[in-house]
Amino acid sequence: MAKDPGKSKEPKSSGKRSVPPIPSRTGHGGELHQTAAGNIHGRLTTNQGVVISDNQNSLRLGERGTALLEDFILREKIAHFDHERIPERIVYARGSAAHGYFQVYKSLSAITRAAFLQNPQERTRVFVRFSTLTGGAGSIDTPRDLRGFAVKFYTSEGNFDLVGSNIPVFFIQDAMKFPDLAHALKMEPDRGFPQAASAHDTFWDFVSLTPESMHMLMWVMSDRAIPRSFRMMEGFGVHTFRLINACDEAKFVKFHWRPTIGSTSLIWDEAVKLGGADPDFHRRDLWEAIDKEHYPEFELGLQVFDEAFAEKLDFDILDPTKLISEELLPLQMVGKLVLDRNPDNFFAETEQVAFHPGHVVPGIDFTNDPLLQGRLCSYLDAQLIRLGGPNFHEIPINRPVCPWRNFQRDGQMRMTVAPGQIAYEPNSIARDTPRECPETGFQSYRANYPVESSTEKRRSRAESFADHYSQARLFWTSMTPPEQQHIVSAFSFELGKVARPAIRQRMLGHLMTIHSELGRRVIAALGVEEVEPAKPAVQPRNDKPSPALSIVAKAPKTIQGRKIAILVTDGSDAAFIGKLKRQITGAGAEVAVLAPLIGGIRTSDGNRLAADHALYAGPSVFFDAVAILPSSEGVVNLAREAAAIDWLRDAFAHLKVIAYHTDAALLFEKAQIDVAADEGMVVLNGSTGGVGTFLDMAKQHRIWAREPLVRGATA
Ligand code: HDD
Repeated sequence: MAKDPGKSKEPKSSGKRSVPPIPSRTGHGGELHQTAAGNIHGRLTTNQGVVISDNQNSLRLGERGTALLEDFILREKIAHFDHERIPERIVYARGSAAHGYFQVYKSLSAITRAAFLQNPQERTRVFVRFSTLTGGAGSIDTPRDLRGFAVKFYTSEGNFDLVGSNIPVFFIQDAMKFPDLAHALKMEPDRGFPQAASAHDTFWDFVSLTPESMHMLMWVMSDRAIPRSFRMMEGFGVHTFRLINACDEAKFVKFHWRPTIGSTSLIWDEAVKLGGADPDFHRRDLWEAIDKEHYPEFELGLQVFDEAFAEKLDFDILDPTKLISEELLPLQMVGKLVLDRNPDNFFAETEQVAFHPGHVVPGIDFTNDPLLQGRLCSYLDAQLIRLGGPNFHEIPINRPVCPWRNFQRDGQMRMTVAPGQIAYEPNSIARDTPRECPETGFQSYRANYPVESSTEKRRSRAESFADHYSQARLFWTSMTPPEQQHIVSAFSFELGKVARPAIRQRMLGHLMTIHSELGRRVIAALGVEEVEPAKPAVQPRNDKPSPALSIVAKAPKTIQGRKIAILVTDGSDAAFIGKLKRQITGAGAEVAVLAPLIGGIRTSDGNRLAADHALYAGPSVFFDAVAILPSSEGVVNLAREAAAIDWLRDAFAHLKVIAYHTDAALLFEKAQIDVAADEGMVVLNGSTGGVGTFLDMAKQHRIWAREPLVRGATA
């Protein structure tokens, strides 16, 4: 008889119950509450708990005969597999998540009664899902797109979801436009492409007809839309919310997340190459950082203000296309979010987590922002279709950690067993059933803002929402020259992909109105006809630039959390590699050894050194800075390899700091790169330079002065 492949041995039973039954109020059925007991016993079972004797072969008539319908084990297994996928999120489908905790620095009782913001000794569990807006669940991590930044706080008073993004404003002012925006942005419905890309006619047609999107367009055409890592991007709650304290006093608030290792972005060419070299670049980066216990951290910053402050602004605080600049209202840093645990199961947690801006707790409330108001009705509905019914709150990742009890009953996939005769309130029959709590329960804030003088029903947009260009202009004038150059390049790339000239020209009219310099530079980069500026309803102001909007201007000098590659060959100096590795990790960065082959190299002392990546599978786009340390023999082969030449050329073109041993000279020659091109080229074994200088330079991340030499407006 043929040997059965992969047939596993039956585990020995300890004879003990591994899972104690949970006591049931009804006195029976406690075992219904067990979870994943099969895993714990170590025996493979069906979903009904029947132990499976053979998981390799289906039941059939004779050795080579037909399969039998009575094989309930096969049928259950395949049917379950057939149902494994649920509808992906219509937007923000591709996501990666992590568990962690949040802790306030000091009590915020003066501004909010939310329990999780009172006690600096207390940690509140969180689950955070980062995502891209546009692409499907199987798309890439590095398209030009905004990133979702959704945080679920499991507080003692219920779950609070802060469902934000890495951009502080949005495309539209009213939820009525959201389906149109999403349809225009996602793949075109007849052809099913482009995937995860805004560079196509329907998107630019829609936004060019929707001037309120101009400010957001500046952000998505900036480097903010190609973050280097989820660990290195800011987050925003976008809308104005309210905080309410125990005395029922309310303040307005804007929520901000700030990564403690600073925010930084990719260069567009890196993002494009990463799409092919590692479509999971951000997902992997987040997973590996947590796995290596380099826990991502974000500080929570608040902009707190009152109605008098709101009234003095040149825009409406209910308008989600506007931000309050930090120069006008600085952030108060109030607490820290730490992501310290990867999910156990992608589907069970990252896919099934259900966020909803309507999940608030006492002490936090909404405003009349019309986009937020529309979101409040959308998310619950989205979970009903996505997770198959009204009991999605019972899925472990969505369950509150505080007790919850009400008379909602039944429905698809009800998990809890609600005992007793009473499923209504008020009732006089059972004393221990839940009752409403006027004193401690959630109270919507009593006052409206602004106080409406009319109760007439209408479909209209307030005059105070009409200025669509001032903050777009502010964004442009607040950028450093390289950031401005990248915005010009992004518009040129995207509008260059637009097939209908009329759409392109209409969009260029808007750019001229945002700022004539921006418009002219994009027009020049596209080589098209000059256009008339669009006619705005409100003439844009010339606000004082806000350096806080620029990530280059405020970039901290650090290599914390960054990745540095060392390229080596057989014969590379063992002592030198060791020293470099120690100093890099000592400075808080990660190090990866790259060798011509994954089998590693034999160093100068005859020992083997393992490689983290083979050169051809570890392009320099994976790293933030690079060191090139071949032996004088090894460099000869390296200089013949296109992969090695591209590796160096890319590192140079992506403005990375490059350290080298003088034995690498031949590779530089072949790549046509001057070893002394700029201060970002550091010799490791010379009288100047050295490892200290390399690490110091690497803190700058990019050598911006190099950029004009390697890239024009359209690259
Ligand atoms: Fe939304 C998901 C963020 C406007 C309707 N949204 C979703 C997610 C994020 C955001 C991060 C993914 C949550 C997760 O990881 O599961 N959405 C935003 C931001 C907005 C915004 C920052 C503007 C400020 N969204 C918005 C509007 C509507 C929606 C105006 C509809 C009127 N959003 C949804 C949704 C999603 C969603 C369809 C898709 C899947 C889901 O909810 O669970 O309901």
